[in-house]
Amino acid sequence: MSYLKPKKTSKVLILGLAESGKSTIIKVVIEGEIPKKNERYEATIDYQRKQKVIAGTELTIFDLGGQTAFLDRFTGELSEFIFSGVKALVFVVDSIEIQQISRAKYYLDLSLKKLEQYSPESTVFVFQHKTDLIPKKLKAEVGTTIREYLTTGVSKHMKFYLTTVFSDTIFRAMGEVYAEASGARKTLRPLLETFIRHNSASMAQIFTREGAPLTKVENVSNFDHISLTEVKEFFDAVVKRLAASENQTSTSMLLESDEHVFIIRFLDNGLALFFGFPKKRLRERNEPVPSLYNKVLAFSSQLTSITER
Ligand SMILES: Nc1nc2c(ncn2[C@@H]2O[C@H](COP(=O)(O)OP(=O)(O)OP(=O)(O)O)[C@@H](O)[C@H]2O)c(=O)[nH]1
Ligand SMILES: [Mg+2]
Repeated sequence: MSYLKPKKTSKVLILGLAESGKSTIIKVVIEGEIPKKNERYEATIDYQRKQKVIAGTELTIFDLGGQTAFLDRFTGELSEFIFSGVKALVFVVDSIEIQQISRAKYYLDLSLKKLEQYSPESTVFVFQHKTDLIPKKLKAEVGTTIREYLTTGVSKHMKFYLTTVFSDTIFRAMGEVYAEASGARKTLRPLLETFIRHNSASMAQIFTREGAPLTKVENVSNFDHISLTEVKEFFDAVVKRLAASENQTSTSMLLESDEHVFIIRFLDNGLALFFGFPKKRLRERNEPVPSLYNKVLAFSSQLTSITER
């Protein structure tokens, strides 16, 4: 029952120097905006809070303004308020502003210290962002250099991601943050695994509506012929089509290729399911498509009720 307020809550911080791309990431991944090249930069004043419900957990995402005066306040007089009860910290660093890297490191170290003090159980993610601006040949090297620099003297484990809003990398990385902060992977993955085993699906993924994957593709299923980028393209196309239709709250779509039957199901709790079934296997099992479709619908109701508990 979606009118019930979710009980579980979780706090996520997004922090980093001014203009590193924090608010843009939120616009693209949380609000579903299409990223534009040469978008004008508008500084975040103080901080902004965004709510996002993932699998029954309400995430409060703090987009913290990155100008020096703000960063000094967040890590200084406001540090207890900002850093208490944090489940995940996302530190965003601009990959090409190399002359700023030591300032970024200064605030990263300070934030880690405050986290250690107020939220020692939290998980730290570092997004090495705007990788679209690094020449292709240099990407790996620049990535490693920044990573090594930022890890120097840090004992806490940090998860690093190379990201840009112009590819699915940002959706993957935020998917990891969502999964960690909401606990969704633990609840959703076993269900998904059982379902694909019983129904011979060869592809399966749970996404947020904007396209951030909550379950790990590699371990859940075998994506031999289709990459996450392709799934994402397909997914976006479906979202566009659905946006044009009347009923956007809980809907689904079935598509067939020569080899596969694809089903996408949008749930009214903000998640979307994606499945691919090889036709060959369906024929072997004597499984007609309408029956398969009904099973997906039944599975999605099960998933909805579980994530709203
Ligand atoms: N090339 C490129 N530009 C990006 C990317 N992400 C964000 N930008 C641009 O970077 C600039 C800064 O974006 P914001 O997201 O407003 O920066 P911010 O980190 O929120 O800045 P503060 O609010 O001052 O802390 C904007 O012009 C964005 O369009 C990216 O992945 N690649
Ligand atoms: Mg901002």
